[in-house]
Amino acid sequence: MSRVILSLDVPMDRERLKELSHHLAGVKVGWPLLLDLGPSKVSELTKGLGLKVILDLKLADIDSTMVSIASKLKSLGDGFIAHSFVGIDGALDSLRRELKDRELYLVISMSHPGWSDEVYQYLLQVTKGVNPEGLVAPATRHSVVRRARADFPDKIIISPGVGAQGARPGSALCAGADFEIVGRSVYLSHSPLDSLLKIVKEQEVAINECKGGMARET
Ligand code: BMP
Repeated sequence: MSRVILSLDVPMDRERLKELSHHLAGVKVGWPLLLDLGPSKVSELTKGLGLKVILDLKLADIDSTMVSIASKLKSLGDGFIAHSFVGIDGALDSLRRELKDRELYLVISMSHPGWSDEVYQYLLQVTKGVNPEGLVAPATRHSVVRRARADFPDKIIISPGVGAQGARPGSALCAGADFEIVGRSVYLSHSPLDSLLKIVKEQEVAINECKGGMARET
């Protein structure tokens, strides 16, 4: 089973996506693609390929606003990403109810250099209270992925930052992530399929090397 989620931040030909889909676990679709194509074309592109579709709206607002957005776009995704920092009461409690038949992923830490994990303890508390299906934790900081895995042994951890942001394929898996999110290093490549296959191979090598580490069975 593939451990790669393609971050589809640009439009892609459906035939090309179909070709990639055999080596993917899912696609992550966010504002860039939604704004480029609009919801119905996003649906035409991503549905029916056997891929999990994670809608990365990074919801971060009061309850009624997040529920309004999520209800309008619900049919597009199997999973939805929201920020945990908005808290539970009057925010994530209602979103959790709205998305009860979908996977909810909460951001517990981010991959860019300016993020501060000083807020980790607070985000951990919120995330435990919401009890989402999954978490987003950065491939660029393995110690955080390891910490998140230890704090959430049973949650799905998806990890951005592999490739263009510098993390090595497989390194977040070895720290305890279930899937690595890869965008530009595949979709900007002159041969996306070759680049994806290379990443998959590197993941396999890394997982073999770190056996006995945090990498989980899928
Ligand atoms: P790329 O592999 O091109 O760097 O893309 C990473 C994707 O993951 C982008 O869609 C980005 O918005 C997202 N992402 C991230 O890079 N860091 C985070 O902490 C959370 C994200 O969702």
